[in-house]
Amino acid sequence: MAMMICVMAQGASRSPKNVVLIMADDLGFGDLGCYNCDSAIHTPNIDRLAEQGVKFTSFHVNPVCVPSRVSLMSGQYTLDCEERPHAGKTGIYQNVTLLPQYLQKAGYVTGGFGKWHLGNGEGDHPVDRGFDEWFGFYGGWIRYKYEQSKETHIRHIKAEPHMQILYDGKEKSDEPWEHLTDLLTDKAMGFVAGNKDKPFFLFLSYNAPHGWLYHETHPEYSATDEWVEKVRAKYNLPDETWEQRNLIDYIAVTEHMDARIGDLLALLKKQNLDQDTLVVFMSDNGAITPEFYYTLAASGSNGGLRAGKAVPYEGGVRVPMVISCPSAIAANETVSGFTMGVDILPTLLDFAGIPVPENNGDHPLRGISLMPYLKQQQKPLPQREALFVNNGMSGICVMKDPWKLVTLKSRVGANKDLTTNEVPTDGWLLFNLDDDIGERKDLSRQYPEKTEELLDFWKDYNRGIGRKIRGGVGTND
Ligand SMILES: [Ca+2]
Repeated sequence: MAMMICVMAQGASRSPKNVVLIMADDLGFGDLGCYNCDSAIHTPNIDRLAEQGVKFTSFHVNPVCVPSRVSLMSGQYTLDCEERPHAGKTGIYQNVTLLPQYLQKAGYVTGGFGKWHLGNGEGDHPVDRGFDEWFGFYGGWIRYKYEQSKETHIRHIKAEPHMQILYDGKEKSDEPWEHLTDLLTDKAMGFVAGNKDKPFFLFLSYNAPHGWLYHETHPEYSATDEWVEKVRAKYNLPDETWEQRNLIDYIAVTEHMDARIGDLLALLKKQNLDQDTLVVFMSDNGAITPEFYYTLAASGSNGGLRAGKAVPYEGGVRVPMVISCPSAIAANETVSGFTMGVDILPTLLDFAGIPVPENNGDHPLRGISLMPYLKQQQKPLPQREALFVNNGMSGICVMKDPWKLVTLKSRVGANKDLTTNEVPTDGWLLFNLDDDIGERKDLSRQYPEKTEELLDFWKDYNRGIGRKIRGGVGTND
């Protein structure tokens, strides 16, 4: 009896198993301190999260926002559950259950803040897709600051009318803000404070750093003056060309985001939720890098990996990801085995004690729970085939660690003058990432059987999804 009371008392004192998923937008593999950042950026709060938990060094996603977020929210390849992975207008098939829907159904209070980019039609809104509370935007990006130039306003309203509007639930919000990173973090912290006694799921989806910064011409798309001044004072970086000024801006928006993540983590600690809350931090795709996007103000780093955002080379698809939960998983560990964005959904459900479904929509669940691999005595991860695509299917890679097959229909975002960044416009290239993580040596002729094996996976996949993929390369018809 005494033991029972003891157990019950212990059970009653345990905090709920909360889940916090923080996503950065276009943050590269080389942009964080804990990933041996090769620029001046310091990210002490995300680094501490990695020290308290597990850091993944071979975590892969689709190379651009929409398909990456489709896989995150569904546990499926983007082509399993979306007609054409582009623009975020069509949404995910309604017979596919999304991450917040699973958690909501299991009794979680669910809150999403920031970038959605998964459709804004009837039934596609975050509130229709499992979020009790939503504050954010539908499009790929929104200005960081409330005030904006007339020119920018007109340009973006023409391009995508919903791009520059924030929504509170389904209603347009007229609330002014100083900087989006602050606004979203404050909303997220309000959600945590208001739900500290219930199990909650928080999705904090920053627009930072997103890389397309224009401190000089469009200050509404840049860091705050305060953070720019901090960075200038701290690092004494050269500040003459627009590229140099843009790097300062990039560092400022990234460090600003890190500082606000620190505030959120401090709130969890203050509320005694830090030990039992699973926190995931990840990026949705690789960074926009200056050597590849020479016409854009691009200052991200993919840590020496080839190419960047929108391209299925490692610079586009290998991104930072850390998971922390002091009471449930190991501290200060690194998982170097192959993992991917579709694994997040089953991992979070598994942590929350929700049965991981075998299927979602019309297909078997593509992801696996990573929970068994987050202990100190790590099991080796299974070898799996994997598929990553960009918008409009103009770039595809098929992976079976350490092998990788790449094809590109066009020079997506490539600098045509840079021969070092030449990309194929037909055929498939084969790389062995164990020996050649920079993807420089095509082995497709040397290992035709391996090329065939990965191509067969792609062809079988095409047949298996039972419909013609439009606009793609390498399709089997
Ligand atoms: Ca992105």
